[in-house]
Amino acid sequence: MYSIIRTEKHKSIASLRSRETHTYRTRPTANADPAKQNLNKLLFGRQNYATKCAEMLNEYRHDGKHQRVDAVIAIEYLLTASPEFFVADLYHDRQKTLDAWCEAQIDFLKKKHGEENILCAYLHLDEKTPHIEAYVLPIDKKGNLNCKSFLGGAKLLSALQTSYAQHNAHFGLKRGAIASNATHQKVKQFYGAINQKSEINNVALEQALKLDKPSFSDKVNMEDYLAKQEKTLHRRMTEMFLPVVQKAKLVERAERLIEADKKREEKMKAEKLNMENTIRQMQKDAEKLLAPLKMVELLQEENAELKKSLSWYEKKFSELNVKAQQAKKI
Ligand SMILES: [Mn+2]
Repeated sequence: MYSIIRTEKHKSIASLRSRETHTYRTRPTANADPAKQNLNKLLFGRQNYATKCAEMLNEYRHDGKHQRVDAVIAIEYLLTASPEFFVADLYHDRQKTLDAWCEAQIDFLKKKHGEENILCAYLHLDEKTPHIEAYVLPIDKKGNLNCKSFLGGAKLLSALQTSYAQHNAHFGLKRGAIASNATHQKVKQFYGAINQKSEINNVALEQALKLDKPSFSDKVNMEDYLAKQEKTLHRRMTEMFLPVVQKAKLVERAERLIEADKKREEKMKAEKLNMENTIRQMQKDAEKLLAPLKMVELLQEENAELKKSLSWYEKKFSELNVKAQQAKKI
């Protein structure tokens, strides 16, 4: 079983924001199981790491530090291990192993970058193998933004693999092969590589590029022969690459669909907001319309009060009248 660490550099807040859509599944994630999404959790730092990064960079510049235009502003770590490490067996309780492992990973990040520079560490349990996605501000010991001091060059990357494996050695995890990081490719590139491998290999390519043997008449008419051969080669190459191009187009289309879906969602959100505003305005208008009605109600109530006291006076008056009449009689 191996410990696995991969890194990615981010040069903009926008790129971090786009990662947040993966971290929090606000964008459909093909290899994630929605039923397990509630198991994902924040282990350290702040959920909205893009905003936190922007805030920290603001402070950094406010302190009079210089931030280069193309500076790497955040390092993304993918921390995981061979899948079988996370499976329970006779000697290991899965939850205990996972908890201990998570704690150790946060410890690794703290030691490497300093607690204050960890933007976010988030555990994903809804993909195939448990893993932590962590984002850190690459601040070196002198307090400068300096990604190179962490990831600059093959030597440092190799040392990172080694120190990470050492940190996790007590879990029985070994250092992964050096090539494992190099072969790590994005999903799209990976599928591209598979497609190409299955359909175009060197043998097939060589075969396709072979010229037909010129006949006697061809040798006489070399120009015609070459023109014909060129056409044949062109046809063969087209046939060979067409499926690959089509698959690439399919991938592209799928990505565009996801993008369109995202836009539609944003549009719906905007429309919802718009409707909420309209409803609020309508409520306000209705209140304004109702105000005079309330006034009438109030006046009617007052009127009733007045009528009551009026009838009281009338009664008193008639009583007095009766008394006056009686007095007259006496
Ligand atoms: Mn993930």
